[in-house]
Amino acid sequence: MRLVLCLVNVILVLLIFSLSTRHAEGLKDRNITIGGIFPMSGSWAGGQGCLPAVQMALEDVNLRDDILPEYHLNMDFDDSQCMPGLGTKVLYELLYNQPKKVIVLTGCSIVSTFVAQAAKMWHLIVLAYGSSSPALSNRDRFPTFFRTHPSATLHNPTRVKIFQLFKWKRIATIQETQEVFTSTVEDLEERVKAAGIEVAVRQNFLTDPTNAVRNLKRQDARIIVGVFYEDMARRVFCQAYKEKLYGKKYVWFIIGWYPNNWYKVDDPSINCTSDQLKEALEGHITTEAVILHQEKTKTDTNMTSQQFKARLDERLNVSDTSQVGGYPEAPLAYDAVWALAIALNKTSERLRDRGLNIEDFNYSNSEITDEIYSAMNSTKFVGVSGNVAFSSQGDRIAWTKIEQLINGTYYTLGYYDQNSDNLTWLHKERWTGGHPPPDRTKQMPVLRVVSLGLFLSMCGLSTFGIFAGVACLIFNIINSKRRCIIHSHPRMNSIVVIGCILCLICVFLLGLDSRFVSEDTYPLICQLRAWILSFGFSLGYGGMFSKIWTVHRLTTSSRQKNKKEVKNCEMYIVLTAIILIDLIILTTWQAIDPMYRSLEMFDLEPAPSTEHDIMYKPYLEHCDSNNISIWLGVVFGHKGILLLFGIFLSYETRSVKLKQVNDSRFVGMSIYNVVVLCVITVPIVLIIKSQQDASFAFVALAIILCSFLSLGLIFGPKVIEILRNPKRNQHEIRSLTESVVGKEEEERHQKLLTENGQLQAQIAEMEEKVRTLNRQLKEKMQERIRLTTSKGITSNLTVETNRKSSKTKPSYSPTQVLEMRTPECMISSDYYSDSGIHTCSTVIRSTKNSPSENEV
Ligand code: ABU
Repeated sequence: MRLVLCLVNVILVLLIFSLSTRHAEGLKDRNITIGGIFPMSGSWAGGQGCLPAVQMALEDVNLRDDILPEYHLNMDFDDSQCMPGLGTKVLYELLYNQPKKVIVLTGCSIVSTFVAQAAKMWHLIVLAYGSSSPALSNRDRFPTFFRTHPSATLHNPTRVKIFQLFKWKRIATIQETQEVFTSTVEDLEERVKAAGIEVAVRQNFLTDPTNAVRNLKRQDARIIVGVFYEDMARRVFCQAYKEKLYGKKYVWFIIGWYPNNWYKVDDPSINCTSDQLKEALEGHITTEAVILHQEKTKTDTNMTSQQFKARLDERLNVSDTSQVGGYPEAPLAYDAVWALAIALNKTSERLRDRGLNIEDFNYSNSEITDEIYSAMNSTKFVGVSGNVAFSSQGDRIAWTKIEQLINGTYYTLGYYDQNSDNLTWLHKERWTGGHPPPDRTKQMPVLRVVSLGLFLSMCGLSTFGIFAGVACLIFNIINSKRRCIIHSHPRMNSIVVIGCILCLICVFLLGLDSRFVSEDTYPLICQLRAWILSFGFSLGYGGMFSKIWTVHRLTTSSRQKNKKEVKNCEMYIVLTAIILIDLIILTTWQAIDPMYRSLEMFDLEPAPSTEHDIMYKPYLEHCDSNNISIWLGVVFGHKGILLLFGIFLSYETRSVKLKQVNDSRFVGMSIYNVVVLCVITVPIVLIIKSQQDASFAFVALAIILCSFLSLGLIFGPKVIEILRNPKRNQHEIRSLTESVVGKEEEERHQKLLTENGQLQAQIAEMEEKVRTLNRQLKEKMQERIRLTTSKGITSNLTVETNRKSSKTKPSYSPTQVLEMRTPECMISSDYYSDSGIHTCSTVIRSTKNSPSENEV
């Protein structure tokens, strides 16, 4: 009996249900048509999974008598192939073919962007189930656009959270050049910047990622965020495999909404096998919005998300749903239909109050569109994809899921809720190298220092020079009573020695770096270098300069001021002036712009062992100040003028031999050396200052050479002289100076001998002429005497022909032996011999131009 009653009850319930369903269907006698654009192939073939979900939702909504009770919801749709051109064509066909479409469903961002931008012209609401582009969140550009698909920007806070979790501070991005990805990367850049993370490398590509991937490798990208569609992802990872941009040193972050086996798809556009792609993809991390209701309870759609999946799987009827494009987004598509149905239901009620119907909708009137828009804005329900609601930008807010590919399978690593900033981390991550890779090649700073051998050898030479200087000082004091020392201005020489010693001490300071002194002490070393080298130079070179200046003054004053003495104190005034200028420059420098330690960084160098992914980052210490070039200009300008003037004075006084400054010629030579070495060293060191060994060697050798040569030239001859003549004071000055002037004297002597020979030859020639003339005169005289005698005229002419041989000394004083007067000239010849040297003097006197006289 009970059984019969139960059976009757069941039959009654079934009867009532069937009657109510039939009643509802029976009332849905008016039609509302929506448009559908589905990408069944292309970059994102989301239509494959989303179209069945939409159809399922339409059926479910049409079965409900509480949603659009009078209306049957229909859909006209077509395939866009995820191509904007084709998508726009599909939109126009939907618009220009009856019946009117009150809402258009769309997927694939690049299609939705065009559709949503055009739809506003037809006052048409666009609802996207599969468009993630952040650009679509622009209400000015897309005023009638809504989406159940979360914006791709949803992934960015999750990514930033993971970067922070693993302390990555430097990332790289690579994107396909599409607005959807460009706007995603722009948003990511803003977020990572706010989190103090640097986007070190940015790469994009249109269709061929070869160069972009190569650049990532070249620029040492380690943590790489890649945003691209699935087809481009295969190209990118094929190239990454070729460039070996994967493995323990790299972590890739890519979009998580590709089908699970996306890399196994046979793709003729790449020449990599799926195994190679799998190898390159191992360990990569994906982020995707959680788009399936997580609770096991029923949603407002009257089923749980699991029931939805089961129904969808049944409808799809495929063995591997992971191969179905848009399968993960199917809940979004299902909920999109429910959202629009609920909104239209609300709209229909509101319109009824105003005596209008949804059927009154037309593309040129925004009245009904506004109602639908406002209804969509306020739509809220729990769908199979979770809570469905639209923000003011029309976006969905959702959790994100983080997955990692481990041995070819995606494992969930955690979830992130952006609203509460809550990261649930399951600690399931695996790293190829056993630990998270660093975000860049580890850089080990390596200080470039002067090689120890070079430093020690220069220090050794300097020490020897310092001892030699001290020995010179002692020598100067011990022999201070010797004339060769007294007449060389021993005090000034001692000052020169002290200058040399200071410069040699500076060699030690020049080689000091952070190896020997702390970083805080380094600026002090810089100051010390400047002061000691500058004063050393001023004392050493200044001392020699003062001496040579004095010599020049003495020689010029002897010519012009009748040997007026230049006092010794002038020498010291010059030196004091040089040192004072130094003092002023260095004090001002230190007071206004003190020196500090600056670092010059060099390019990375591979470490000898590449095991630990380390590169050396060499750096070099320099003494610097804010206006170092100005200060160096002033210092070098001052010293340069001294050098130039010094070399001029040395040249001017090169052959001067003064008793008061007996070593002036050696000082001059020393000045030449200093000038030459400084002129060579300073510019070279300024050029090669980045090469610590070369520049140190140049400066140290220049200092050592200058010091050694100066000490040697000033003290060498004195030491030799005193060693040669330990007791003979009276000859010191002479021999000291003779050793210098001997060569010149010799040359002058040789010149005089040559001139003497020439003169003797001329004299012999003249003698011969005189003899000839005498003979001729004698003959003429005799002839005239004969003629006069014969004519009886008394001769008034006395001829004295009593001459002796030219090689014998006359017994009488020089006599005019012959005198011939003519109207034009008078020739007189005096002839005598003195001490065996024959001298002929012929005087030619012009009667007209007398008294000019030329002596040959
Ligand atoms: N989840 C699929 C998104 C596709 C797109 O934004 O184009």
